[in-house]
Amino acid sequence: MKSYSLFVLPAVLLSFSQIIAAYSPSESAQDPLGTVPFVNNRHGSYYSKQKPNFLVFLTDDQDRRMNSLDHLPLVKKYIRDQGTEFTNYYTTTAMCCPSRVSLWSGQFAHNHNVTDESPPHGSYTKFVSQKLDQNWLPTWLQQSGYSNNYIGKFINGVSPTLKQAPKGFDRDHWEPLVAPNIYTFYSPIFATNNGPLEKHDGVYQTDIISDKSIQILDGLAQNKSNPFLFVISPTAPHDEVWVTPDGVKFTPPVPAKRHEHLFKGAKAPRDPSFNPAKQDKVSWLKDLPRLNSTQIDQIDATYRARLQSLQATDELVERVIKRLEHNGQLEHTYIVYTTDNGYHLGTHRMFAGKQTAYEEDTNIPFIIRGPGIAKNKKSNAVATHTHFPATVLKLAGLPVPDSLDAHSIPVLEDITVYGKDQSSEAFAVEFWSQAFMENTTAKFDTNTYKSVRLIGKGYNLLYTVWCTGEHEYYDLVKDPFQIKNIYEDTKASLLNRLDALLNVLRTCKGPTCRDPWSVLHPSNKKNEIEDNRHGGHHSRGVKSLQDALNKEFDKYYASLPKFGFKSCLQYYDAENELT
Ligand SMILES: *[C@@H]1O[C@H](CO)[C@@H](O)[C@H](O)[C@H]1NC(C)=O
Ligand SMILES: *[C@@H]1O[C@H](CO)[C@@H](O)[C@H](O)[C@H]1NC(C)=O
Ligand SMILES: *[C@@H]1O[C@H](CO)[C@@H](O)[C@H](O)[C@H]1NC(C)=O
Ligand SMILES: CC(=O)N[C@H]1CO[C@H](CO)[C@@H](O)[C@@H]1O
Repeated sequence: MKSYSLFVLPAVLLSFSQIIAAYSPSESAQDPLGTVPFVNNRHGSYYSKQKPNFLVFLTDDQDRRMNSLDHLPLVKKYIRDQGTEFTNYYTTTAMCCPSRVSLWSGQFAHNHNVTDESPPHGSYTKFVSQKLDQNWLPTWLQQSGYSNNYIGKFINGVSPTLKQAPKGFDRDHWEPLVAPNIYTFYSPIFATNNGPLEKHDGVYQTDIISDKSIQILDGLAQNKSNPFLFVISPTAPHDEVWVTPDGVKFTPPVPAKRHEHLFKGAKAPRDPSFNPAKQDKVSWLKDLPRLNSTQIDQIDATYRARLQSLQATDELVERVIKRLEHNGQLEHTYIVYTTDNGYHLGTHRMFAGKQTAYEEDTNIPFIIRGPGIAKNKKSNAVATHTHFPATVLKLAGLPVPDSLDAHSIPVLEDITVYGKDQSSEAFAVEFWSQAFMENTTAKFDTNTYKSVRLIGKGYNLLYTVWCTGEHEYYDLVKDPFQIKNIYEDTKASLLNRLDALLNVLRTCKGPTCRDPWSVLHPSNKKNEIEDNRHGGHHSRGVKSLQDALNKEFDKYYASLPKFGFKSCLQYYDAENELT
């Protein structure tokens, strides 16, 4: 542990690059504590003077559970091998638009209330009409001197007629893909800072995003003392989407010509959840017939198209990171690779898409590399997109607003920099919209649900209450593919706790989202004394399901209301979730 001696050096004595230069990579690879020494200043930033940059690759609908990351050798070489991958990272609303709003605002969907892809309950229009761009990560960074830059797909439904860039991106470079060609791979339309439209017929979307990204990076390199946020968001592997006279059509993503020949014979994973013989599900899912051979062939073709379409993204990642290095900015930059939500193909008899609370749709890639982050490591700390803004602010040494619904992710390998960041134990997965199968015309109206996803020592569970009044409970320790709904066989004492937790998470805001058990067990000195005398429920120190399962709270939890919906609304109305 010879690197320990460096920990006590005052920040002013060594610049970060000098410290880095003192270490060869082979040494650090063997010494997990010594991978990157840090400069511990009062604000918790790694830099005494210079703030770090943030470069975010944000793909669209990229699964984790269908193994797409295993087919991206350059993402592996430049990000996975150089950083930490969070295997328990989730979106809490498995749909692009709500998910992207949570990522940049640090709020769960019931607080930002952008709950759908299109108006009136979702889209960029709803985001703007609710003024969500007044107070979100981009404005916080801008106020601290960051230059914020964006290229690619933004929040769904950016119209070509918009007059203004969102606040936070308005002063720098905002270059969204605009409707109707956000999801057409060979005819993208961009609008820089809402200026004139720029249409590129016959040019592959990811490739032109790559060219433009290099120009933006070179511009940023002109002033290296100006820290930046740069988000690069190509549409792959999202389906191609066409507006036709018969409605919106989804077809598989189109790869770049040079990648069309790849992945011959590749098939969607045949996990136990793939087209199961027994469909132990509730609501609209239980009546789905098994997929037939025609459908399975189409699923496999879509799977190949997705992997092919991601190859240009893989190349873009290499090109951008090499340029960052060439420009001398790599060592001051945190690089994140993530997506908005997951994707299923053939699981639980569903053709293709997202929108459920199952792992395929919610568990997504999140990999981060940069100063102080362990290399080639996997972390099982539980986190969600809502945790992202606090994480960025903390890494930048900036104050974290108390209004955020989630704390920062423990990304730094040495906790002595900031003290111990917690992994989350529980969060709600929320959904208030139709389900539809991409690439088919099937639509389902009873897909409004709320789930508790809870991962802790000794347990890993998914509890869902549907708008129809039905329930699901999966024990993912025994049943990682969520095949067997054991709600009917589960003890009321456990379900009572989960309903109580869901009732807190349903309306939580800021601190109550970050520590939901504190609502059920207010820690209050006076009550604590009462507690000891009368065995009441006001006990300090209930921080987890395990603590709450203490038998002494059985009566208390049995007395609390159960979570439920009044009806299957396709938007969020708090009154509809009272029982
Ligand atoms: C959320 O937005 C919908 C309209 O999309 C509105 O009817 C509802 O009242 C809003 N809910 C809350 C809690 O603000
Ligand atoms: C570089 O960026 C800093 C921080 O934003 C700013 O104060 C300075 O004026 C910039 N310099 C130039 C030459 O643009
Ligand atoms: C499979 O199901 C689809 C959709 O119902 C149908 O169009 C197709 O003909 C079926 N194929 C076979 C081989 O049964
Ligand atoms: C209706 C539709 O979009 N069908 C497409 C679904 O995906 C398969 C596999 O790529 C295509 O061949 C179909 O045309």
